[in-house]
Amino acid sequence: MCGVDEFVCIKGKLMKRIKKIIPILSILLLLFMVSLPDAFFASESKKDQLVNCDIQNQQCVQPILNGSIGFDIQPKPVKAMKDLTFEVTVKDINLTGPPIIDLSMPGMKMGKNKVKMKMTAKGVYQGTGIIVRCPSGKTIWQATIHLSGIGNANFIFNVIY
Ligand SMILES: [Cu+2]
Repeated sequence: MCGVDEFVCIKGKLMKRIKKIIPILSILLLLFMVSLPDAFFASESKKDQLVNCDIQNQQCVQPILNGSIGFDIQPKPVKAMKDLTFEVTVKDINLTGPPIIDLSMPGMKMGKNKVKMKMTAKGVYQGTGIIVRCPSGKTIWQATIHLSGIGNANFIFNVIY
């Protein structure tokens, strides 16, 4: 109960409450800081799960319709800021025109980066382009391949900076 000087009394009670809360707050803050790196790594490994193409070691192949689409980049290792040759190979699919490759990063706006392809053999298309270095330091890139008259195929892979 507060006595004569209401204001001083309430102020004192308030200070006591704040002093009680401070240790709890610091424990919460500590827990938050401890859990931060975990959350960070969790989101990183989630992004790694997106990777569906081991471009550093081999051509990547995905089934599409009743056939398949192959995607490759040369030379290897595949590095950013280097002239690269992109190759798309289709098997048992008829395209109405050469494919177009859109280079992007999952969950990031990186500006337009398209690779125009030309047919170099039956079902084989090639084009040249550059993968830029992301300012964030992240190395996971995505090639969206637009297959005219059919749809899109996505290849997600790691690039070396
Ligand atoms: Cu980026």
